[in-house]
Amino acid sequence: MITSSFNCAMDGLCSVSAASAAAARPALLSFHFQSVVHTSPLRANIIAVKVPALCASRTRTMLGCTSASSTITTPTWEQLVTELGEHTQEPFRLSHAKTRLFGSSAPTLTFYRDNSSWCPYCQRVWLQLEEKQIPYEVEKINMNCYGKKPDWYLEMIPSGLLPAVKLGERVIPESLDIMMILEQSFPQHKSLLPSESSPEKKAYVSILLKQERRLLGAWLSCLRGGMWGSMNSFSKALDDANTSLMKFGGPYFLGQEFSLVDAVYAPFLERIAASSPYWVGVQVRGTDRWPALNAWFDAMDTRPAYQAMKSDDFTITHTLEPQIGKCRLLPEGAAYRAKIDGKDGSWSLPLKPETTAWGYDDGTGVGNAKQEAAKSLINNHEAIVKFAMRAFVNFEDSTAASVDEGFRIVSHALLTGVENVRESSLNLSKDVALAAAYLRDRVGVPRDLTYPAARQLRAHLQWLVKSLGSDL
Ligand SMILES: N[C@@H](CCC(=O)N[C@@H](CS)C(=O)NCC(=O)O)C(=O)O
Repeated sequence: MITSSFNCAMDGLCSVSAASAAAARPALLSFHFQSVVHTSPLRANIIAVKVPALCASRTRTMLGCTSASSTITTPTWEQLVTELGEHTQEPFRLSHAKTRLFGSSAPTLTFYRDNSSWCPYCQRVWLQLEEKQIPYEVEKINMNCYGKKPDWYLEMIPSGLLPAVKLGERVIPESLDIMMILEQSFPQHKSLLPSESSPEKKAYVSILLKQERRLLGAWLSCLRGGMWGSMNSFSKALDDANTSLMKFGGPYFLGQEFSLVDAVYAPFLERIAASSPYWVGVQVRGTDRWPALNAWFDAMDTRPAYQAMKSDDFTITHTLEPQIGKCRLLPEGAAYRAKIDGKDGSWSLPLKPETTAWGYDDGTGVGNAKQEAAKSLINNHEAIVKFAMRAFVNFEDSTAASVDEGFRIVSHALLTGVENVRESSLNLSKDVALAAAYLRDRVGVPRDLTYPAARQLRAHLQWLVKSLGSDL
């Protein structure tokens, strides 16, 4: 799989410099919160806009670009830190964890994975490590399109591919090899393979693993639209997966217990369920056609390890083309696209209730979703404003100051509610909407935020965009 991503050390936000990103991908002016994604024609309108100077005088203060009343009513970042108050406790985010000890004193291996949490081959190993609770440390590596990988990684893994695992002195590439070796090397941890006493299941593992490759191939050719009949082949591959899931009664591939087979299927089934409606209008999850697949998705959503690393439909669909190449946009997908992209109003406040892997959300956010989003924005505001300024080719300092103010307004609204934001403080230039939309479209799950927090942040940025009179 060809993958691309910006090098990103994200405790909230992107660390890649514009210069290195441009060097890596000169053709792409628009890139992600932490990574390049928007080759999508749907989002082409937010790329590279020349912005006129907003303030006549550079002698105004950093906040002086807006009306006098807004400088009074918009809290400073310091005030927002105070407003965060007791919410300063960082929620645990698996995608940011550097070590996972599970009660042990030291990691037993090093897991090399991509720094954007996009790589499906990394995800399957990640899920296995978490399910088995093998103590590990994480080393995040950039993908090729954002520059050369570190020399030490290329010396260790000449192909440069991810994932890899270092177990003692042994370096293991290839996800499936890694997974099998982990099963053998950690017998004291929960086995994810059937025992000798289940020969039928044992024999079925390799059949299922081959079937997963066929499903992947059918999905890719359906999305890319290469072959005549690719839609039928894809549906047939889904039929096969559905039938396989019934063999041992489900909800997992080998019956009631989660196994290595589920870890192997999870990353691609997750991508399939998000992308197939979006690009080609094939709804995979939530239809009567594939009930055993529905039951599998539901069962997976109850697993904390999977929930912590699962992505969302928007992130998946908007990071797919940089990884697999151009996909075909069929008219049958239009309604799904509108929903996933928030174009049908689904990103507007008040958010509609929804039930997801993270639980039932009445629209106000599950758990501390708003605080999580606000905290990320407040604690990383300098990097975030800098990142969002990439929406412009050229800009004045005053534009950056206005964007800074816009993001303070969003933070404040996340903490206190949009109804508590004074209308006068929304007297910002419409150009701020461009930066807000740019950021809104680049919030990634799980890399940046959990899904409930990302949903809130997108919606509050969307609220700012709308409030500024923009329909971006
Ligand atoms: N067969 C390999 C495939 C691994 C693979 O294709 N990894 C991609 C990421 S999904 C990669 O490292 N590409 C190089 C890059 O973009 O840096 C495995 O199962 O581990």
